[in-house]
Amino acid sequence: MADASSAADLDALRQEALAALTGATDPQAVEAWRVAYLGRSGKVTQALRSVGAQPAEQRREAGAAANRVKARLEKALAVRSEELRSARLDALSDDAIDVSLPGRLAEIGSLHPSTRIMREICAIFERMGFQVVEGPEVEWDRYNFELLNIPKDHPARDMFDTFWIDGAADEDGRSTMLLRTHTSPMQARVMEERRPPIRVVVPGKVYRYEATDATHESQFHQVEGLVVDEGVSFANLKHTLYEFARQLFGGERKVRFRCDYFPFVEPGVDVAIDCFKCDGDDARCRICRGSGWIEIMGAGMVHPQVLRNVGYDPDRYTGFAFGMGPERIAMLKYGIEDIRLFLGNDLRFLSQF
Ligand code: FA5
Repeated sequence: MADASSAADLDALRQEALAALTGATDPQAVEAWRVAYLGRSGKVTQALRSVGAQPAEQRREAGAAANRVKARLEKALAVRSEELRSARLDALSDDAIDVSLPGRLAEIGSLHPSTRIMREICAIFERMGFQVVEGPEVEWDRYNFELLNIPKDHPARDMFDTFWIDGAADEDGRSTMLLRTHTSPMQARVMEERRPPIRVVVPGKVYRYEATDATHESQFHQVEGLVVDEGVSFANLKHTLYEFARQLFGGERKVRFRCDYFPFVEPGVDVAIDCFKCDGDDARCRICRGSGWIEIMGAGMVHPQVLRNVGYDPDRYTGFAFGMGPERIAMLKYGIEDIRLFLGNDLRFLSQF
């Protein structure tokens, strides 16, 4: 197209250029098209230049026509470039990896506060020579109650509001399967499975059918302890639990033992530490409620009947057992005011640990 300045030639040039642009399917082809038609030596540029060679009376009209073609092609170029750009973006969002995006930092989790305190508790006992064992959460009445000296209809069953499980029943039609209400059934299981000397701690979940409040959950953890051997005495119990309380709460803590009742120990005690918050000086202390003491667990000498129930001779073997609630201990240690936070799944709480 040597002289592209006539109206017909300009129209042919426009059509040729538009058809060629449709065939340009990548950025390089579009750029080549731009150079070929709109570049310094491009066909449209040449057509514009050739206007000057036209007779004076046609120049004005020919110039305007060539400029219209140029504007039309520039617009077509912009549209085509945008089409290709968005097609590339669509392809990217489907399956390609945009290597130019900044990387996402992996969020680093932390141990749940219940796990953390249980590990801390177990580690203290492990250093004293205890072994960590675990047991079933779905338990038989026999282990949760009967072998622990709590026969059917014994009033002590009321101490443990129980989730019963349908599926197994005794001759009176009463369920014999339950969610364990404490970790103490593992006392009987361990004694049945092993012979003394026994020195174990048992961390695990327990369940109670009770209303929840700031200090009561229906699902929580316990850590049980059991020592059985010849010649184990109440002095051994006291020493072990003194040592535990001081390692967990600090060397300056005082420990108090007071009589308490659990059917599977005799004598039974509740174990308390002196209040590390107020030393008993603040009548409104939210930790000890002014008493100066904080209960941390139940304990006692294994009842002779429990030893007999698992085939041990109570004249030869004696032992002690204890059971504590790690959530309650974590509440004391970390100043947590509501036990329901532990299972509330609120990251604002959990990420503090
Ligand atoms: C018992 O469960 C006994 N098995 C403990 C024991 C073991 C005594 C061995 C003697 C020998 P108790 O019901 O008090 O006892 O529970 C023990 C601990 O579990 C409590 O001190 C408390 O820390 C925790 N606990 C009890 N009920 C709840 C609850 N609803 N929510 C959270 N923690 C609880």
